[in-house]
Amino acid sequence: MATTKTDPKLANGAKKAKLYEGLTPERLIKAYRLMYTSRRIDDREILLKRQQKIFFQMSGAGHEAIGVAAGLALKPGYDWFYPYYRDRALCLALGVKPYDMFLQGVGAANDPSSGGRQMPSHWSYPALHIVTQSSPTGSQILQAVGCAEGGRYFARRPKAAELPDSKFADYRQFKNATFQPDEISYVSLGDGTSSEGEFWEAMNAASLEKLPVIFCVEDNGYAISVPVEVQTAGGSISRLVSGFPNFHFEEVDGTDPVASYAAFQRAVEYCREGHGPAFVHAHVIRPYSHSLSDDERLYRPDAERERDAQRDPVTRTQMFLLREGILDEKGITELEKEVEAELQAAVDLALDALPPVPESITKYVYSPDVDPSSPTFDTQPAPPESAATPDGKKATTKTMADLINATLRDEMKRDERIVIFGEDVADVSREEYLKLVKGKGGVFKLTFGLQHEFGSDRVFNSPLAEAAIVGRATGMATRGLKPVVEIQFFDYIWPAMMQIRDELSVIRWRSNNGFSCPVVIRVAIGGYLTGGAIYHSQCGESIFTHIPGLRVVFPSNALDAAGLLRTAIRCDDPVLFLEHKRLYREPFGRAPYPGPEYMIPFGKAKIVHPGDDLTVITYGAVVPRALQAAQKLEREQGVKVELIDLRCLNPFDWDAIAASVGKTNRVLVAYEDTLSWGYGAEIAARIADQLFDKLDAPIRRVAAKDVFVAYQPILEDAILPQPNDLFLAMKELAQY
Ligand SMILES: Cc1ncc(C[n+]2csc(CCOP(=O)(O)OP(=O)(O)O)c2C)c(N)n1
Ligand SMILES: [Mg+2]
Repeated sequence: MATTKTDPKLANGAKKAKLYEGLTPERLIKAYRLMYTSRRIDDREILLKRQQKIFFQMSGAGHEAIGVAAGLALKPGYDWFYPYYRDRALCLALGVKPYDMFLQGVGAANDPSSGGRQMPSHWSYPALHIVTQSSPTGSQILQAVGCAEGGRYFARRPKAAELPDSKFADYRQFKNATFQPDEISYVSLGDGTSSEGEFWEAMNAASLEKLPVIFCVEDNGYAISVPVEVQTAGGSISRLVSGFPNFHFEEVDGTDPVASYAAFQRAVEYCREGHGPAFVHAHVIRPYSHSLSDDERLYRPDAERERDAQRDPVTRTQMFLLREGILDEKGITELEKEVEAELQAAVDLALDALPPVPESITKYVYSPDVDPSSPTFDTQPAPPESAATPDGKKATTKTMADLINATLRDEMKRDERIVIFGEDVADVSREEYLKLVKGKGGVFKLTFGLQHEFGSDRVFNSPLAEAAIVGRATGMATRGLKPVVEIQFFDYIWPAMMQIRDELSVIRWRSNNGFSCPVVIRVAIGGYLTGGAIYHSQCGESIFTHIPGLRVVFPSNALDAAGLLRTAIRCDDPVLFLEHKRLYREPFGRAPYPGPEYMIPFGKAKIVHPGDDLTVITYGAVVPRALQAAQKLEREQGVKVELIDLRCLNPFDWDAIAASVGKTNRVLVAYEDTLSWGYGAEIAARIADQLFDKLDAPIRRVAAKDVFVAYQPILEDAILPQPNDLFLAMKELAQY
C-alpha cells in the first residue's frame, strides 16, 4: 500500500502521529470500518435475498476502497454526487446509514431514496447531495456535468439563486438553489459504461467548459461477462481519454485506500481551484459476480478469480492496519463485532418497516406544489392597444415565431434562472463577432437577439449532441435553474430519448419527490413543408404523451404559443413544447403580443369553431386545415362542426371533449402523425369507453398514412392529411 514515509518529530520533541498520504491512523480505522460495513451489508443483503425478505441485491464488493477514499476527500451536503450502483461504500462514507440501505432492500414506505419505488443500490439522499440514480448505465454522467454548470452559474450570478420577490408561486418557490463557490460534482461509472456515447458527450462538455467534475471509472475488468479488452479499444480507458484538454488524470489501484485517497485528493484540489475536470481511473475487483442473478464461474476461470481475490480491498486494508500497528487483532475483532451488532439492529428494524400503500403510486408523477392546469395560470391577454411589443413599437399582429421569441425575452427578464442552449440558438458563438454581425439565433430564428440582450452565459450554443442537451439541462434543473433548451428538429430528438424517458420524466417520481428537474424542451416539429422529407417533417407526439411525468404541449397559433410557453416556463414539471414549423410564420393565427403575464393553463382546449352537428378533435397544423374543411361543409351542406383544438396533449381536456360529444353525438379525431397507434387512438378509445351511449356514429380518424413523410410534394400531399380528406370524413360522418 502507498504510504508517505513521513514520521517527523515536533520541535518540542514530541512524536507526531504517522500520516498516510494525509490520513491519520484514526481516519484509516474509520475507512476500514466503512469498508467492512459496506461488505457486510452486501453479505447481509445476499442472505436476506435468499430468504426472500428482499427482492434484489447488487453488491459494491471490491469497490470499497475507492468509494471510501472519494467519500473522505469530498464533502457531503456541499459537493454533489452522481454515484452508480457499486458505490455503497461511498454512500456510507458520505453519511448514509446502513438502516437506510436495508429500508431500500425491503422496499419500505420510509426508504429515503425512493419510498419503495426503486431497487436497492439506487442511491438518493437530498440532504447529502446524493442525486437520485437510475438503472440505465451511464445516464447519470451528463447530469453531473449539468449539475456543475448549475453550481457555477449561481456562483457567478448569486442573485439568481434568491427567491423572487413575487407572490406568484412559480417553480422557484419550491427549489432550494444552494451552491458553493468551489463545489465539485462527482460521477462514477463502470469500465463497461465508458462505452456509452453519453460518457463521451459528458467528457467533451466538461472539457470544453472546464467544469469541476470528477469522473471516476471503477474498472473491475468486466461488464457482466464482457471483459474490458472487448469493451475498450486497447483495454485502457485512461489511454483513450488522455487527449481531452483541461483534465487532470489519475490512474490508481482502487483496492488500496491510501493510494486512492491520495489520487482523489489531487483530483479534488485541481477541481476546487477551478482548473477544470478530473478523471480518476480506479482498478478494482468484483468478487461477488455481477449480481445475484449472475455466476461468474461460467465465464471466468478459477485462477483469474483467485488472482483478484488477493487484491480484496477489505482483507488488504485489514492486513495493512495490522502491519502498521494501527490496530491489533483484538482491535480488529472488536470493530467487526461492533459493526455486526449495528447491522443486526438495522436489519431487525428494517424488516419491521411498513411497506408503501398502493394508493400512493400516482403521487409525485407531477409536482405536488404547482398545478399548471389551475386558474393561477389563466390570465387574460393585455388589450392590443397597451400590449406594446418588447421593442416598444405599437402592437401589430405577430407570427407564432415572433411571439415565442417575445415570450422568451420577457421571461428571461423576469427570471434570471432561465438559460437557453441548443444547436445554433446563440446569435454568434465567437464573442468578438457579436458587435460585427447580426447573429443567427436558431435555424428558425426563434431565439434571435436573446444572447445579445442577456449575455453568453444565458444563451449559448451546445455541441451537436442531443442527449447532452437534455442531460445537461436535467442536471441544471435539479439545481434550480430553468433551462429552456431547443432540439432543432423533432426528427433528431432520438439521441435524447434515454434522457427524456428514463431520467427527465421520472426523477421526481423515482426519488419520491426528493429531486425534480422542470426543464422546458422546445422542439420544431411537423410537415406540410413541400420538401422537408423524412428527416425534417415527422410528427411522433404520442411517443411522448405515453411517458408519465412529461407535459406535452402543441399550440396551433401565435397567441396560444405565447400563453402556453409562459406556463411551461413557470411550471414545476418537465415540458415538451412542440412548435409546428409550418405554423411559425403562417398568416393563420397571428396575434398582437399579449403582454408579459399572459398564460394559458395546461389541459384546456379551445373551441375554434362552435357547432352542434359533429365534433372534430385535433391540434397543431391540422387545426387550420380542419377549419377550412368545416367552413366548406357549413357553406355547402349547412353542417355545423364543433372544432376543438386541444392545444395541450398531456394533460388534455377531457371535459371539453365530453361536453361536445354529448351535444353532437358524432366525432372525428384528426392528427398529422401516422394513423396507427397515434395520439388520436387514445382519444377514440376513451370516447368509446366512456361516451359510448352518446354516440350515433362510429368514431372516425383522419391521420397520415402509415409511412414516412416523402420529399416530392405530390407524395407528401398523399401522405399527410389534407383539407379534402378532412372534408370527406366530416361529410360522411355527418350523414351517417
Ligand atoms: C443502458 C444499459 N444497458 C444495459 C444495461 C444492463 N447492465 C446492467 S449493468 C451492466 C454492465 C455494467 O458494467 P460496468 O459499467 O463495467 O459496471 P460494473 O457492473 O462492472 O461495475 C449491464 C450491461 C443497463 N443497465 N443499462
Ligand atoms: Mg465493470
